[in-house]
Amino acid sequence: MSIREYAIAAIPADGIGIDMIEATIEVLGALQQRFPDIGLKFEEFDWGSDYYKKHGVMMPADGLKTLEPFDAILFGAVGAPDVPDHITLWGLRLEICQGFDQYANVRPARVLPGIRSPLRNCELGDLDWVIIRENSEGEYSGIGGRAHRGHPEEVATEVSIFTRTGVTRIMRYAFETAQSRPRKLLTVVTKSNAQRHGMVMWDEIAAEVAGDYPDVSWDRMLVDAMTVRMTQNPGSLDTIVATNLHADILSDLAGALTGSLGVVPTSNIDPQRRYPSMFEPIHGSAFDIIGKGIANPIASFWTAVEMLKFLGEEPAADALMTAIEQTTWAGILTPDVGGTAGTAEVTSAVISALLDSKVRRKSVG
Ligand code: GGG
Repeated sequence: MSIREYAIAAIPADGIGIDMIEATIEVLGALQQRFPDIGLKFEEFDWGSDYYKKHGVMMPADGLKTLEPFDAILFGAVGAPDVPDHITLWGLRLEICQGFDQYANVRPARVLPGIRSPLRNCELGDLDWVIIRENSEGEYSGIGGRAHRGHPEEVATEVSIFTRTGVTRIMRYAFETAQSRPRKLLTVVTKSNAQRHGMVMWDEIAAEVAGDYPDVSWDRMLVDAMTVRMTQNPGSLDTIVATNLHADILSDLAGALTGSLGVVPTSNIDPQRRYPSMFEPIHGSAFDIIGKGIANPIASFWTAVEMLKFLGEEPAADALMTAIEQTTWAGILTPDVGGTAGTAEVTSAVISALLDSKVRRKSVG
C-alpha cells in the first residue's frame, strides 16, 4: 500500500488554541487508523504570546521560511490578556496570512444536527452559508500612523487599501465557490453608500466579474442591512463575499447564529498553492475558559475536515464530518451549545464515531 504523506505545521499558539490543536491531532491520529493510506506528519511550533514574552516577537524572523515547505498549517488561536491584541494578531496570524498571500478566507457556517440556532424557526438546513472574506488588504492593510502622541492634537489614521487585483481575485473566488454549490447564489456585501471610493469599486468589479459566471445568481447588500437579512431570512443566503473587516464581523454573527463560535471553521487559502494554506477555528483564545476543559473542539475538528478537503482527501474529510455530526446529533455537546460534556468527552465521541460508528444518543432535553 502506498501512503500519501503530508507535512503539517501545527501552531497551537494561545489559550484554548493549545487544547484544541491537541484534540484535533488526536482525532486525526484516529482518522489515520481508519484511512491507513494517509500519513499526516505533524511538526509543532511553540510560537505565540508566551514566545513573545520570552523573545519579544510572536514568531522567529525566519518563521515563514520555516513554514514554506509544509503542505498545510493547522493553527489554534491568538490572543492573551497581558499582550496587546494588535501585537498578537499582527505578529503571527496576519504575518502568516499576508506573508503567504492567503487571500481567500473561507468560512462555512451551518447548523449541525443536535445544535440549536438561537434564531426562532431556524430548522436544520435553513442556514447553510459560506462566507468568503478578502484576506490580504482592505481594512487590514496596516497603512496609517499616529502623531503627537498624548497631546490634545494627537492624530491617528487607518487607511483601507482596495486594489483592482485584490478585489477581482476574491470576487472570482467567490463566484467560483457559489458556482460549485447547488444553489449557485452569491451575495456581494459592501458599504458603497457611505464609502464612496473603494466600496463603489467593489460593486463595479462584482458586476464585471459576474459576466463570466452567467449561471450564478447574485445580488448586492449593504453590510448593515446584511445583519438584518442574516437574522430574519437566513434561508435567502448561500455564498457571501465581503471585505476583510466586514466579513470578519459577519462571520462572527454567522457563527453565533449556528449556535456558537465554538463550532465554525476557517481556511486561509492561497488558491494558486504557491505557499501552504492555513486552517484554524474561527474562535479566538477564549482566556475566560482556559484550563476548564469545556472548550468546544468541534470548530477545530471541522477545520481539520476543510484541511483534508484542500489536501484532496475527500473520503477522509467526509468520514470526519460524519463523525462530527453523529456526535452533535447524539447530544454530546459542550456548554456553549447547551450540553454538559467537556472537550475530552466530545473528542472521545468523535473518535468512537470515526472508528466504530457507535455513538449513542444522549437524552436531549
Ligand atoms: N483562530 C482565530 C483567531 O485566533 N483569531 C484571533 C483574532 O483576533 N482575529 C481577528 C481577525 O482575524 O480579524
